[in-house]
Amino acid sequence: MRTALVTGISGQDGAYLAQLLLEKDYQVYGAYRRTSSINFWRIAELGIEQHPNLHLVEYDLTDLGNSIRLLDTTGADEIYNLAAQSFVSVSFDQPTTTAQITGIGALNLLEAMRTVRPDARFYQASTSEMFGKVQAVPQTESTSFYPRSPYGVAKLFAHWTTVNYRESYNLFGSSGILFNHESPLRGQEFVTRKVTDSVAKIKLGKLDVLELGNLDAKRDWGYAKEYVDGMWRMLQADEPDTFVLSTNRTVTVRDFVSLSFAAAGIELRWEGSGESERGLDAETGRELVRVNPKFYRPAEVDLLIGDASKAKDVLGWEAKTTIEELSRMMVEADIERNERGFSF
Ligand code: NDP
Ligand code: GDR
Repeated sequence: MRTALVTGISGQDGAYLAQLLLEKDYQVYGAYRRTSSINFWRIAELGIEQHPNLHLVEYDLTDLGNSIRLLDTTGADEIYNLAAQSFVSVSFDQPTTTAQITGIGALNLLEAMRTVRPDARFYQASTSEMFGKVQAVPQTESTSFYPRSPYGVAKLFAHWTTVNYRESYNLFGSSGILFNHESPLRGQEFVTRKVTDSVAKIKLGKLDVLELGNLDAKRDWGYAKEYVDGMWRMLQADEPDTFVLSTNRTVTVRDFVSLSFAAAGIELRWEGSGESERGLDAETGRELVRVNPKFYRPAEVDLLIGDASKAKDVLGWEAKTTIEELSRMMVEADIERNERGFSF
């Protein structure tokens, strides 16, 4: 039986990856950090919280000693580093914490691996945010990086550290440059889930208006459940490497909002521009969406669109779920949850 360690088990990707690995008969160690009220709602939603092969272990990525002991005691063959301070907005307010968790945290795990599990395989959760300010379209493994947030900078440190440990110490360290991926398990602070939960609440009469920031940003949004399969494939490959995972299609935040309202049977009409842009119910003229500049960022990533050809050629991986299917899936899940009073 193979053993995998998944950091960030309480997050979106950690939950889907744990589910996938359990289906493949792994012993899974799911690492979570201690808080006063630990929340395992995602693994509970997937029905794996009590799985006999899932072992939940306390762990903080910023602690090197903790990292060494964790790899030693779990004896992990595959290490998936998904833990991070992952919210771009917060990284502007908490840059030092973000650097420590998202950047140095990955270094701690690689140091631990080099020390006690040099034959294990390591996956680093890298991100399209490293591309930042547009240097090329579409973005591939060889596109230059130009991060636009403390989060992007911290992730770039972790990415290059993974590459450097691969080249310096011959460790099997792969880096997945994943474009945005969403699901009903997405955190509510991210724009897609904020939108789908708000659409559900508006539909059910629990909310009047959805307030958003930059509607013009373009993202390449895929389905998280498919992306964790790509992570697993990277660690089954013959050689460690760097791979982009993306859908190869981009839409604006505004488009995603329209699709989500449409999934709830509401057609939107947009009027105005900039800070005074509004989304109206096309039938009644009621205001349903407005811009609030408090959601703008000090620096924005305007356009992300990936080219995942390498992952298709080498790993046989390809995104399948369209943005239309994804927004519908998320809206339906949020309507159902709001009806039963579930609020994560
Ligand atoms: P989430 O924000 O949902 O999950 C992040 C996880 O990291 C949570 O389990 C969180 O725990 C944990 N964590 C945070 N700080 C620490 C710490 N100090 N020690 C241990 N654990 C910690 O992110 P996603 O699941 O969406 O993303 C997974 C990874 O992939 C992240 O690294 C993210 O940056 C990266 N990524 C995500 C993309 C996406 O579109 N989803 C795209 C590209 C990369 P807690 O629950 O306690 O907060
Ligand atoms: P992102 O995701 O920054 O791409 O990082 P997020 O959903 O937060 O923002 C996407 C775009 O939407 C714009 N936006 C808003 N965003 C939020 N959160 N809230 C709003 O009200 C709002 N209005 C407009 C943002 O400005 C941005 O342009 C995600 C995270 O999962 C990272 O961890 C990951 O690395 C990248 O995706 C790939």
